[in-house]
Amino acid sequence: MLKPQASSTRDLVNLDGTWRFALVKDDLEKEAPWTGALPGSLEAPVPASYNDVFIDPAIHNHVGWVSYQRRVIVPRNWTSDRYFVRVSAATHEGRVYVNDKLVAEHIGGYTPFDAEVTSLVKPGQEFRLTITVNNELTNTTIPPGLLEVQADGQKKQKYFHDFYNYSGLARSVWLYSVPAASSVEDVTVIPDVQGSTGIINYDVQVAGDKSADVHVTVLDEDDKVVGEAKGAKGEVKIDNAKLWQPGAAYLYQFRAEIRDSAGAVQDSYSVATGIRTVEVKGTQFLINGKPFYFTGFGRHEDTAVRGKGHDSAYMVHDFQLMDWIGANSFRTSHYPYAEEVMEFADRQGIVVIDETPAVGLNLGIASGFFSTKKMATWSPEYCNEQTREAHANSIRELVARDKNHACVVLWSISNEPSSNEDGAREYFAPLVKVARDADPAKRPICFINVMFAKFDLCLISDMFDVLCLNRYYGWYEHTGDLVAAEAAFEAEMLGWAKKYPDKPMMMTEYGADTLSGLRSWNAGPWSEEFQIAYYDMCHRVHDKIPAIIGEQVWNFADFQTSANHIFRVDGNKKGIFTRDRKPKAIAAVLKKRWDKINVDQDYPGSKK
Ligand code: BDP
Repeated sequence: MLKPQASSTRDLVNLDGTWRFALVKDDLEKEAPWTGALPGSLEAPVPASYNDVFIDPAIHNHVGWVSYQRRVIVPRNWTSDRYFVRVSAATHEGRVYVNDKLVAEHIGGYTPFDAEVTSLVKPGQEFRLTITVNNELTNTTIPPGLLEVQADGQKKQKYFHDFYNYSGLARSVWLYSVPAASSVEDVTVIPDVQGSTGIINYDVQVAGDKSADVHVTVLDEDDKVVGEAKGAKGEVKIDNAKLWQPGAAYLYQFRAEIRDSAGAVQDSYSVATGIRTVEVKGTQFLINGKPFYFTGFGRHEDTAVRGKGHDSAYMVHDFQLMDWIGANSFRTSHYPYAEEVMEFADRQGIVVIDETPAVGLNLGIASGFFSTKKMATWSPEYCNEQTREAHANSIRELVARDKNHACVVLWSISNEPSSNEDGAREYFAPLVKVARDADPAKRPICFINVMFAKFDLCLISDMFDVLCLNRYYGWYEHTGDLVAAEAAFEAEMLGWAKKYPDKPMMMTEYGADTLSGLRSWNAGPWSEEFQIAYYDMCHRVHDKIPAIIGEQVWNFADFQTSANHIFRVDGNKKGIFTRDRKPKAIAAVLKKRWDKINVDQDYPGSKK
């Protein structure tokens, strides 16, 4: 799915700002908030999660629908165009109404969708745009949750993932046009390298008149044409191509044009394209044929007040911090991040593990930590066939959105599912196929393994290309006892290496809650000293296991969690930075290690 863009043939109107806002207190259909002006005087910022913007607990804790509304004018010169409202994210379900009419609905809170407006409003006319957003999580949504209706009729939301269920329009809303006669509907670019030649295999899908000619041009960073081709499918060769490298991005513009018989451009759309290869070979992860060691983070889109709202100041600042500390990569834990973040990672040369929102598919963790009644994860009551269909859809939508990003080197189809529980294999086998079929570039795939599903218990690891492990030895296991933790951690890693001698292993989470400023002579848990000792211990083990191809610590920054998580004080504190991005003492320690790793692995972006 192409991100809307302005070009010589397309216009783009940004609809961000403050929108009228109201809770839907009862039934959406009964209240029909879209049939008139919204009640009350609240206004909510877009993009932002609404939960922490207002101080009313009824809004913070609301379970169900809310409505956003504003007036929009279709530009008067859009007379030979089709036009759409693009909602970049409505968490978790969104409906778009143009005046009184429902024009689009979408389930899945972190991927975009479109509503076509063309036949409903004429160029130059104004319309009332209402977007209703629902934040309920059930056993058939991804992520899943359980919804309870209490005796007083109030809904109560339970969910089993460890981050706050921020809701609303957290990413931009756009109105955009494409030429009506014929337009570029989708573009797929698959980069390859042969010697010093860069190859872009491409496929351009056309909407409207399909007999129109497709012409593609590749421009370098100086806007010089370095390759051309004709036809909707084909390849472009670039002599002496500059590669996209970790820490040293280089992006070509792949421009797809539709031309009429006289050669006039009818539509034009450009995709930033990095030329690089990705391959898993034995226990190595190769980027451009060279072994790559991941350093970096599991992260969250999370800041005070705006929740999961995309914010370019935080985005740039976070990338600055990652650069400073020597992080060459991150995982979009635990959902697809804003498209702007993916584009920025492309430009900054940051390597990304791109994850679906399939988190919380684990009632083993839930019953342990949240005292939920015991229930089987893979069962008609929780993750069933409908859940799997929603999960499959979340994989397809993620790949459709992000397939062209050079930064994406690995797809993660789920975080910490109950992969040691009966039924896991039956649930995941079809999803592995969905993921492999979805990506035309055939990137490797992984899922993120939970600490209970050790090498002798996990039922699904053999189906994936990289063994991604979240381990908390010294924190959740052998709490505070780093000597016992080290022995147990090393023994487990050796077990994985023995069982899967041909697969790379990657630490996708390891961490310890640390209260910034809490100092201790005896390095007790929660202190800054403990966090340092904990990471030192983990790194000693990483350095002993050759099959480990990377380490992403949990978490980049402290982040908000559900109020049900009584063991969290104002959120999860495993950040290397605080929620407002101040470094904890560990930051300098990690920087030292990662700068050295990056210099040693000697790719062009490493600091020398
Ligand atoms: C892991 C989860 C992550 C949590 C983390 C923790 O993948 O979402 O926040 O543990 O407990 O189980 O801090």
